Amino acid sequence: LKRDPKYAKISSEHVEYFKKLLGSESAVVDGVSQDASEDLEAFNSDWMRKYRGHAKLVVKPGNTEEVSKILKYCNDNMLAVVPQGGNTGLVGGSVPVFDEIVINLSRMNRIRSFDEVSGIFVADAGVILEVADNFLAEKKHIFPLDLGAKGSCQIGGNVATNAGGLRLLRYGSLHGNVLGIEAVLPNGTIVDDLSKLRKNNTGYDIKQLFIGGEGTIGIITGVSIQCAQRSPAINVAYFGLDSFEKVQTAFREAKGHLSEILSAFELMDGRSQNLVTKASGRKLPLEGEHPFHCLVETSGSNSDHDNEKLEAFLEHVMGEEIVSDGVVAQDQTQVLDLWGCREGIPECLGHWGGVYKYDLSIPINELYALVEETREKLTSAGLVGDSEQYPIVDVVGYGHMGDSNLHLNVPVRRYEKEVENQLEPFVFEWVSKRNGSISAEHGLGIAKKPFIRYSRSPTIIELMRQIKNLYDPNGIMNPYKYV
Ligand code: FAD
Ligand code: 2HG
Ligand code: ZN
Repeated sequence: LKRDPKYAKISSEHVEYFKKLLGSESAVVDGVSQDASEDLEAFNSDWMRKYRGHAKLVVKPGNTEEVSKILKYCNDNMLAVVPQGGNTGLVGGSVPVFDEIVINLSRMNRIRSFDEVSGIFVADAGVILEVADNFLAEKKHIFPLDLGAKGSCQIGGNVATNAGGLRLLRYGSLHGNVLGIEAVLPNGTIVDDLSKLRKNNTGYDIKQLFIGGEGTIGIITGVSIQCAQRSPAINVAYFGLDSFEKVQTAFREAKGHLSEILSAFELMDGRSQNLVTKASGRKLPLEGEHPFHCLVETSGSNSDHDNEKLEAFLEHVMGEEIVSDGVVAQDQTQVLDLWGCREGIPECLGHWGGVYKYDLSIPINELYALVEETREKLTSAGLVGDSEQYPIVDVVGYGHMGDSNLHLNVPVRRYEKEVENQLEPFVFEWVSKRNGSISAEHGLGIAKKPFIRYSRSPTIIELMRQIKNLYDPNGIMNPYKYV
């Protein structure tokens, strides 16, 4: 990949413009007129430390007007940009590839309004997900998305990636929950579509293009979102199971027994849980080895009631020998502890050096077969083992069972071409053959861009290109990525 010479190189004159526009010292990190490489590092490298850009300038607008002026100036001067939220994305989309200017949204962190009757929440794009959810908790509501990166990711970043997360099964996709968007196009136009309407069938639904648009057609500056009433009762159980067949049965039974109170059904294989223990020292909730684990959460209105249902469900699945062992959390600390076994996986897997990550939609009956086949393939190639000489630590699978979304992860001691060649295009072909998706919830970024054709037809890809060219004719928005 080469830097496209059509983009201007940043000069001190450009930097002066931004400094004057944004006023405050802290709103500009300037590596053009001085050496600021250390300060720039956090903006240039991604969460996995796999992708590293070379931006010499980071600008942090404080409001939508400023975003508009920044983008217009960049568009007029052919300066490429990367919108950046919490920088927790997992496909290399949030950091520059070369010297693109980082437009970081962290200063745009105002909650704008909340309506306690309708549950509609409106806020700046830079509000951190956990901050939004804590605010909503005080009002007895819940943000309809939750994920392990909640302490750092921003709601604008969540919408830009169309993040799925841990409770999509219950609250649905952001394509349904986001009611309106305020965004800025590269030419500076402010798109004010911050609708608070649940229903609005008056023409094309343009906001949907920004949901999952990964910063390629504009910058989201505000979001209006439908939030549900927060369930006062949360109960969590953690199971050990012998086979993936039994995991499927347990899921079916969970839907039957827990129906409207079921709020999450997560899968973790035994290997992923062992690596969590190895990396963090965390003690697992169940004794003995189990090839599979599930986490089941209920959210309802009466804790005793729900607990009874969950205990009865556990008794049923253990009685029928669907589940080999299980535990139900007895208090809030245990709820967090059980969730920790699931949410802690991505961080723990990075412990050995790096991780090859595949975020896939696969028909549920074949979901785990890919993990087994991949493990066999890499093991017979002599790449997996316990000591330093092997690049691969293990091949593990976990994910959002309720959404048929598998996270195939290959933690490695070092990134090696040989490992990559074994994995790609093998994984993508395997998924494509089953009409799955090569990126279920993390997006394309730079990591999955070359493989989009495994999930989308040439016609659809061409339509995407047309949209990109229409909104961003100069191609300044998040270049080298997506489509
Ligand atoms: P960033 O990483 O900063 O950006 C992501 C992309 O969006 C980039 O392309 C960027 O250019 C663009 N972008 C950011 N903000 C804007 C904006 N305001 N306007 C336009 N474009 C913008 N994802 C899931 O779907 N489900 C999970 O369960 C999940 N769990 C995770 C757990 C961990 C520990 C981590 C590290 C990540 C996880 N993710 C998960 C990845 C997920 O995509 C992100 O965490 C989150 O949605 C990204 O938000 P962010 O603010 O960090 O965006
Ligand atoms: C999760 O579900 C995230 O924990 C991250 O989507 C998955 O790191 C991954 O592969
Ligand atoms: Zn996930």
